[in-house]
Amino acid sequence: MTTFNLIIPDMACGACSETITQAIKAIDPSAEVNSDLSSKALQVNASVNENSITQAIVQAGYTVEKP
Ligand SMILES: [Cu+2]
Repeated sequence: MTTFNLIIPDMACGACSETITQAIKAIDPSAEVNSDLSSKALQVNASVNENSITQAIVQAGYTVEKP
């Protein structure tokens, strides 16, 4: 498992973070996702690479930035 720190600028509410969490869990069911809406920060603990995580988030309709 590797920890990735990402910024999701358009993650505005709990539904957004839930959508993003489910998109990540779809590619890695064992992933742990923590989000902080106030800072738009997403911390992902996963066994897939960062590119796969970014792609899953983009396909869910969100943009991804590096912290
Ligand atoms: Cu939302």
